[in-house]
Amino acid sequence: MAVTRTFSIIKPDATRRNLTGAVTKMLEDAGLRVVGSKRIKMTREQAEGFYAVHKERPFFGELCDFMTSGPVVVQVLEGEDAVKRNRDIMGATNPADAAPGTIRKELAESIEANSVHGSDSEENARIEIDYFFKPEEIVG
Ligand code: YYY
Ligand code: MG
Repeated sequence: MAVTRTFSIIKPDATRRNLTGAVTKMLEDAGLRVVGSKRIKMTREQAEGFYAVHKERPFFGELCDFMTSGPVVVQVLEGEDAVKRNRDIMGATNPADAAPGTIRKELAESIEANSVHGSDSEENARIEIDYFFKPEEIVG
């Protein structure tokens, strides 16, 4: 399996509880390398554009409220089969369903405040990385 990249967000519930390092350590321990990282406050437009695929879902408004409620850390992660590796260490969307040892099981507060985002395909990883990063902000 080739070395690939994925896109991650450490969400406002995790930055609020000072868990940026704890989340990053779990990503690193899972074999992922942070090759791009910045702490930002997402604008409403950025959040709505990022989650546009969910715009008809009932949780869309609250999701965008939550994602703009505090700082986030957007990251580019690199590793063998990075998209799947990241989804595996993140755990299920609802922390109640997530496996022990995953970020969401160990750290998340709720299905909304679930601590991390991770791309769900290599194509979406490329789109999401381009949405937040300039090429020169990624150093492999
Ligand atoms: O990819 P992942 O984050 O695991 O879940 P998605 O189905 O893409 O949903 C994106 C995001 O929306 C999820 O992380 C929390 C939120 N959400 C929610 O608040 N309530 C739901 N019933 C489903 C998703
Ligand atoms: Mg998703």
